[in-house]
Amino acid sequence: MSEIFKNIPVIPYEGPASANPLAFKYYDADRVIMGKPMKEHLPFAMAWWHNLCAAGTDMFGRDTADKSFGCEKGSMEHAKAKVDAGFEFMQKLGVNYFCFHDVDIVPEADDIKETNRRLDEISDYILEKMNATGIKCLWGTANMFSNPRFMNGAGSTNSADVYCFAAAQVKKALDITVKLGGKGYVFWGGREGYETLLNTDVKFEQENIANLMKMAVAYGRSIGFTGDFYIEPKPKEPMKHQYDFDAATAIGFLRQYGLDKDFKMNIEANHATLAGHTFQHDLRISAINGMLGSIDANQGDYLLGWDTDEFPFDVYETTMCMYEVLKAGGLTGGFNFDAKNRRPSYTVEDMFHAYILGMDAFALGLIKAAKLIEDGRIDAFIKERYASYSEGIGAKIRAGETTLEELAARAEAMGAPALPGSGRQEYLESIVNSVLFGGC
Ligand code: XLS
Ligand code: NI
Ligand code: NI
Repeated sequence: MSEIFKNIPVIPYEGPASANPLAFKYYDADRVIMGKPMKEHLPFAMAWWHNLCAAGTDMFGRDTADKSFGCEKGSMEHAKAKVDAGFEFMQKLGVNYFCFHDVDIVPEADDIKETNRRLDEISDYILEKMNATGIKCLWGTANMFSNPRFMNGAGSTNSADVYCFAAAQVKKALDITVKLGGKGYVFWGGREGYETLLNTDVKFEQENIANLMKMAVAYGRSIGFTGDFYIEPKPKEPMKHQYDFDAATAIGFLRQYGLDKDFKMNIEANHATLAGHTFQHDLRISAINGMLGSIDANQGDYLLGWDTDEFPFDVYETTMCMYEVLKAGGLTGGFNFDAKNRRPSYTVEDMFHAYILGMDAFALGLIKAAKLIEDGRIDAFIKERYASYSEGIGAKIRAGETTLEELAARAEAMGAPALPGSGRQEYLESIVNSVLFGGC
């Protein structure tokens, strides 16, 4: 097999002073941060779909990038060329994982039996490459939103026949994920949502989605899948109302249907911001519920109301993300670059620059988050802020040993409480800035 990205070397770490666009400035795989090398804190993954399939087509124009890799698109030869390209790409960057949808790795045939045969063939080839390189599968998923049959959703479809096709795709995608040793299996809501209540029975649809997930858990466990299932929340796009709006909604859904032991969250930065939250918020909600599983590492644009899937460059955001991840004791999953080059960035160099940008942004975020934690002032302030609960009546409230009558009597005896202590937000924000930018 010949080299595909001929002008691109293995990307070295050269440090912050380097001006080499094909070098890492901050991602130094073996550098130890808080007792662990960066590469263990940051199990990066390549998203097959954006990196090897998408070529810039949008609503207003066709492809700008050439991702044919010298083959006719839609052929199995092309599918194999994408495997070759993907593994060379990951090796050159030191990206140790990948994520895929079924139809990213093979062209979908008219008959599902033929698609499944193709999946068997390509997964043999992927497995060979995995064994040769040590690169692993982070998670797999089924694309149950592109094919016209899924116009009304997959688990939420009004057609029982289409529901069977969704089940068949989940089954096969699980087979392939298990075959490739994937750590996780993702359900992103796709078209699981609705446009209008005039034609939709929400309760009915949600019950059907839950049943599909239950069947997936039962089947997955029966074929030896020991990893986590993930829900990837998203509030809208393509549907107006997506059922998995945000982490809190998805966690409530999982608990309602008894799926919370098998599922965790795959939090995507751009989805959280579309939901009107910060990325950090959805990470925190997941973490405090024991459900922070994996991350789709990208970035939205605050001026645009859709999933722009940009490569993450905002170090403030990556710092706050890594702050949550470190506090949660790490991820069981990893950091999947569910991100695409901007349409005019169509060259091979751009593909590498994008990953270097994203990996450096997270490495820098990790370094700074560790500094924030080691600095300790934020933690100390939060502790102090709740100090009134550490003794006396506060401790009794925390222990759940009070009644409303008792507390009301106390309030009446006091007449009026002292104001709560200052939130000191600006002071805390200045600590973050001095940790991020201090020492210039
Ligand atoms: C779309 C989602 C999708 C999932 C996988 O917005 O982010 O790419 O990650 O189906
Ligand atoms: Ni997305
Ligand atoms: Ni995603």
